[in-house]
Amino acid sequence: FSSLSKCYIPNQVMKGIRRISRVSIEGNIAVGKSTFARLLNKAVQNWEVIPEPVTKWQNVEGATSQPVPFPQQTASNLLQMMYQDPKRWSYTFQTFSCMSRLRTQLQPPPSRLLQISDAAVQVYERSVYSDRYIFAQNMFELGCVNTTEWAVYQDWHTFLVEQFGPKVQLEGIIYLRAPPQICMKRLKRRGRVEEQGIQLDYLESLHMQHENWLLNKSTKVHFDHLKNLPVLVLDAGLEFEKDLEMQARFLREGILPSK
Ligand code: DGT
Repeated sequence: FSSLSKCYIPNQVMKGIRRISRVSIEGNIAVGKSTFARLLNKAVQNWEVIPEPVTKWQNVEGATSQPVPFPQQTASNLLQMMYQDPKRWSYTFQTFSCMSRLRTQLQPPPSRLLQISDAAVQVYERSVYSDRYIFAQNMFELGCVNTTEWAVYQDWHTFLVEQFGPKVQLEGIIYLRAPPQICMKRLKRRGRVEEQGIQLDYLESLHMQHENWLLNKSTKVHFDHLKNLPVLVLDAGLEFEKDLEMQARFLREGILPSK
């Protein structure tokens, strides 16, 4: 990760304007992104983690300030709808998840970060890029997003990312890598209701998408800045949630000075 941190330095000062670097944490479902993010938030004060907006997907009307249409209806849980009927809801899910990720990536940095003199870093749990190159692509390959939907998705995704340009570019990716079987165990352990029907082969296909994009570099990416992006791979197959020594090792391997 030291090579990644080096590339922050030239970006810190651009014509006297302070620039915050942006990094995303990527990895399979239930691999431990949120746990790792909490660890980062606690351990390094110049890194600010912005969590993935899962709760918005579980309550669409709440997230969009739209009233629930009929008083007797409950709010739409798009995450649940997508898992229950992926052919019907995957495209809708990807439009909403991508919009919420875009909003997250466009948020201005908190003033706390601007006051820190060291290299400051804003960290996202996933990104508009994994939305496309992991999930949307996977749903297309599984036949849950049809050819027309995939073409429409790619068209607006490319347009939006190009329009926002440097505002949504990343300087690096942290890939939490673990065997799908381990993610499956963690998924069962945490027991999120919507995910109870997930099968191992779904996690295996998502694992392959991560490998192809971040390790083998065999995914055809549309955006030039993604092609040479530094990727830090951490072995998240190890149980790091309660192991303080392991946590310290993770931080030593990758991350900047401790608090
Ligand atoms: P973590 O902290 O590594 O345990 O991560 P999770 O599992 O809490 O969070 P994450 O990002 O894997 O996603 C939450 C749920 O939303 C999970 O069931 C996977 C699903 N999900 C996230 N992003 C997408 C997406 O773009 N498309 C689809 N179809 N599902 C997604």
